[in-house]
Amino acid sequence: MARSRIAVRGNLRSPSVSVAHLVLLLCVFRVADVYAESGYDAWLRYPRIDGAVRDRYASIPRRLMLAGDSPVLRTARDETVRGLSSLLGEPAVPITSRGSGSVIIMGLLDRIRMLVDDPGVPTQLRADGFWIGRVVTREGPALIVAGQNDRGVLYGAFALLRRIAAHADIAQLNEREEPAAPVRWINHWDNLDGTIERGYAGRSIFFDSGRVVDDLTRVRDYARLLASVGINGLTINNVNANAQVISDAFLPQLARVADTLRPWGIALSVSIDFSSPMRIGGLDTFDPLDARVISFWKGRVDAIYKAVPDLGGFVLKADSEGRLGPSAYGRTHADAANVIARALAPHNGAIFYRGFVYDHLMDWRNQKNDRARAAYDNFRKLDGQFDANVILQIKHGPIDFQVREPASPLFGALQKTNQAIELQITQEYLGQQRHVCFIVPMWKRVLDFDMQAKGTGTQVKSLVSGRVFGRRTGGFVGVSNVGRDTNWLGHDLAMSNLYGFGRLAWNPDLQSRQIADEWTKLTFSDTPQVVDTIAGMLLESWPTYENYTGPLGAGTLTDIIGVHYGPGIESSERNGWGQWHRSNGTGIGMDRTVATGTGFISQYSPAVAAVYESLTSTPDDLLLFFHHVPYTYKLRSGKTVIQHIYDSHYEGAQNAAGFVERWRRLEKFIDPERHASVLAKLEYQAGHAIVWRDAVNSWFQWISGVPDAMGRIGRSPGRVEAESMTLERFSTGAVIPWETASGAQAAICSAGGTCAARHRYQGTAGIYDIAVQYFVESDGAARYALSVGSRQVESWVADAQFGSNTPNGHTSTRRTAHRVTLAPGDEIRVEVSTMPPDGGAVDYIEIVPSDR
Ligand code: GCV
Repeated sequence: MARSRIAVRGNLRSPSVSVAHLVLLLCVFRVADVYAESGYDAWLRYPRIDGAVRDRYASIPRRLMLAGDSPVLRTARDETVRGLSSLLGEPAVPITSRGSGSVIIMGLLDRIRMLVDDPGVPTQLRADGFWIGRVVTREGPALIVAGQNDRGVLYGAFALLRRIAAHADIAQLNEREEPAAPVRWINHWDNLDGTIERGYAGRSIFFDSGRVVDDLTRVRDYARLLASVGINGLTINNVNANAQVISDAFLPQLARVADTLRPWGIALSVSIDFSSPMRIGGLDTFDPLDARVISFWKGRVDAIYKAVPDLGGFVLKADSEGRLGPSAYGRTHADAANVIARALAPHNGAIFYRGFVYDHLMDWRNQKNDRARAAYDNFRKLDGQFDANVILQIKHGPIDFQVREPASPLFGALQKTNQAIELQITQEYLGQQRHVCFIVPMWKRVLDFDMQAKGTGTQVKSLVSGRVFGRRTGGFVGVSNVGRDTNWLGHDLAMSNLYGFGRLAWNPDLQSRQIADEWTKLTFSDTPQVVDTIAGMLLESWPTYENYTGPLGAGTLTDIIGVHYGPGIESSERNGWGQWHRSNGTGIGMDRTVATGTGFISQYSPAVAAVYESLTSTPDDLLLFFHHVPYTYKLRSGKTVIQHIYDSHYEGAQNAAGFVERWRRLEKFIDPERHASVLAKLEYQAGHAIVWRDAVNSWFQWISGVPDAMGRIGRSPGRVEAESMTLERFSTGAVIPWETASGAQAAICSAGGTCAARHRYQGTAGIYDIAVQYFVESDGAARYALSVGSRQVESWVADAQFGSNTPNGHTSTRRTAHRVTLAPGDEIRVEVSTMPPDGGAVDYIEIVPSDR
């Protein structure tokens, strides 16, 4: 059901409301109205609570008083006014003096303790922590939101609103929360020209044409979303950094962004280019031990802090994927990190040094080479050499955000170095926000994994927070890459990942189900059918995606050297990128054992290494990450590896199709805009899951020579290859890689104009769904039409952007016409009208009895 619009009621004119706050409230209502259900407000919609549920909140004071003053405290107050007014449908009012009656008092814990003498109020809290509770004072009852610092108060305010918006019982409010770790940062891979590396939701909200955008409204609203889940740092530019970002000309622009983030308790940070001393400093070197370079960094950092006194620090990618680094001068990563750390230290800034360092030109013929070893091999030996304000930022797995990886061994190997785990919210290898993939359960698997770094009880989440080895700082970094799409990430359901990242960074002990439920209630509604369906789908979405892409730890099996989206099984092999799965005629998987393989497993603690070294104790879902096995190797399920690959792909694609039907059933509970938008994405996903299924299965049946026990591969009922249809102006061409087209070929309308493919239906009369599998090229638009006899049953324009302009696994797309009446002898005709260079191409049609 669409969210009800908020009525501005008569009592808003109460004399206790100042003109300024009347304006604020009207703005709040207007903003809520304009963006209603576009996805813009994400989980901060604050829809009005009606009926019996509203009675639960009758005791919430409507008057709000700040104990203290600062930009962040004012944000906390204004957000609470906004949220309560909207949720409860009547204005909450800021007041400056207590008076009698019930009141919400918000402020620093120390201040609150001076005002309120109640044993329930805690005596201390950790940084950024808060306490929310009820007390009774001489003047009347009070609801207290107390923070250890200003940010803590803001987080307490959001926590209070979250509870109310999720319709939680707050009768016995007495909640103390403290974050698991001090670092809860977001990174962006935005380029100064406004493009985003691995961004799938439009252009940058920060940059355009080489500068910071003029209108920072989106940045402010993004900061609000981030603050609501406890994020306290934001790096706005790509780790493949442009040195200009710290040039003098850029500093005033950075200051504008910092000013926008500051009221939300978020520190600005930027990614830097290690060769900056040469690029923008006029030096002929960037050797970290050269005195001129040391002085360059000091001067630059001092200048930046003049413009942005509360800058959080820098992120640095060095000696990785072609970025320059200390190796140019035979220096170590510690030399590189420390020269910048020493410039930052007087300003309390930190440098996040990325552990993602590997050789992308590795010799693939050498069976002992292994990219997974790189992070540990590069950094383990430097433990103890980094300054106290260096934080090593380590990707969660040893490769690169694949659909399933073990925890990086580096987490357990550093005792004296601060560390932060890098998690990827933008779905680079996980369907790029065209597929639903809730990543929280995957992150949980790593965060909860016990590295046994100091006996048991050393889960990754405790290591990165610094607790295990008593380090002062550390935590969580998420690469989010939101863009200018109204709903931030392009897919409404993908926002569960941004939310989930923040919630886990605050409290990694939360369960995936809890996060999925909470997000669904806040984003859609708490109607049980809605929560069960959406949370259920979210929780199944990662295993589903894994099933139809790369199961058993083999890697995502996507096109490694292209856009990392559709299937491209062989792309990982025979090149230096090192994402090898080493499939051959007899077996599959990387042998990373100590006994016969690359020795990667020795990087884990002995207890963990013992589990992975043995074929029998390695969990099946990571089997091919650690071992090379024959296709006929039997899994715990009793199935062979090859049959598991076939079956999981059929199961995954079937489950993706099920998502469409499950979502359809929510139509009456969800606003039409978001229902339609998510439905279209799920329908697309179901079609693309079939592309994945068929590509992976055909390729493995070919390479292994082992047939599917159920005989499904290459025999889809009702499928008619385009190349076997009667073609007008189409030519038949090979698709590369071959496995991404059914029968390895497509009918291609290369000359432009209108091309047609005809098929005379000879089956039984009935009602059918007719799917057209075609390729969308990114260099223009093509118009498609599907007709039966003289009836046009479907027409559409293919103009999506998949980052590729040829027929392949990225661009293969399905469009289905439902409930089409067919009789023997009917002519089915697919017509495509193109404008060169965009050539339409058709893979096949599939005619199956309709189940709608
Ligand atoms: C920003 C992967 C991505 C790159 C990314 C890199 C990194 O290789 O494909 O786009 O670069 O990781 O994390 O530095």
